[in-house]
Amino acid sequence: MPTNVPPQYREAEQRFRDAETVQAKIAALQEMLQIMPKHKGTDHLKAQLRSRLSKLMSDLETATGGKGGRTEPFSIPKDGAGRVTLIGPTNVGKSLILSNATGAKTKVGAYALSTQEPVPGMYPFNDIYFQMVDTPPINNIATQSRLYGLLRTSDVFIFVSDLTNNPIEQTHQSFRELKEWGFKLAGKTINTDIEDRQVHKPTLILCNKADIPDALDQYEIMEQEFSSTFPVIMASAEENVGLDELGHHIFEALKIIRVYTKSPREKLNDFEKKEPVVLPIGSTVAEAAQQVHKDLSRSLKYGVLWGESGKFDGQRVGRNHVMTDGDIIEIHI
Ligand SMILES: Nc1nc2c(ncn2[C@@H]2O[C@H](COP(=O)(O)OP(=O)(O)OP(=O)(O)O)[C@@H](O)[C@H]2O)c(=O)[nH]1
Ligand SMILES: [Mg+2]
Repeated sequence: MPTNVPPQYREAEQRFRDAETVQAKIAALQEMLQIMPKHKGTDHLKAQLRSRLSKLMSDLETATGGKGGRTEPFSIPKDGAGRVTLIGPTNVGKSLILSNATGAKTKVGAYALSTQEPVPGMYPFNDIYFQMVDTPPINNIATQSRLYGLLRTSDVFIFVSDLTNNPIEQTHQSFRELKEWGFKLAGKTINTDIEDRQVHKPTLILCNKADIPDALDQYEIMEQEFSSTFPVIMASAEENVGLDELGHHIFEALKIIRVYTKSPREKLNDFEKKEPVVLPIGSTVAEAAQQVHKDLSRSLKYGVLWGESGKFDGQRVGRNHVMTDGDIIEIHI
């Protein structure tokens, strides 16, 4: 053991010795590796720690059934108006966000690496639902390769950063990692029509734990650093703050519209706006009809429209009329 290690290293080492769970041991080892000064005298010790770390990671994976023959927990069927995936380092609050935003049961832990498998929930937003998925931390080697597959099938990334734990550094580090995996994180400028959707991901930055003192200063710094490229949202999962605003940003990032379809038999006064069809921005009356039923689009003659895409309420429109969010369309066959 080199004698010139800083005191924080000894503290982490003590935590490693006292650790009662594999997760806590892994977290302490990761800390030790981070703290260790970089010089030749520490190379050997570093190699030892790394090998211990990878052994613990694979123990953890076996213990949680990661390599078992049961249904692959990382392959979740898609649901709702789009899949948004919470990603980030450990302990930033991803699971608490999922649980408060969707009511889904997922483990929240004050210790590192509490989530070992993704957990989906349904996030209600203005008459529709998004599928929100909680994930294990992106830097957990034991689950990384399977997490990667799940990320490819996501429509939007919500990167969660912890305002009380070097958020700028955390965010840059994780973004570097995601880039190494081949993802292109896009904020406000993505053109999902022409880009490869498997790797080009609209990304929102959710700055969590804003309820803790001094977090607001950190939020301002995060905004300065990232807001020219990404939406940066302030939140406290603990106090349920910022989750509604998050919904608006998700909706925008998905580039979708909600269209309410109405049968000519229903009176407008009795018509209740609910269960809209969800379509990509730029969709037409024919495409809305198609969503309701494929035959409906074929037999569609014209539509009657109430909403922002019309010139006036009750306007008669053709099948190629482009609709906007919130429109009501009556389909005539
Ligand atoms: N004060 C405060 N604490 C929070 C907030 N969000 C999460 N926490 C706490 O932070 C700890 C970690 O929360 P988790 O939701 O388990 O974090 P995670 O990102 O899912 O962690 P992993 O599953 O290890 O990746 C828990 O003790 C939470 O109660 C918040 O907004 N404010
Ligand atoms: Mg978690």
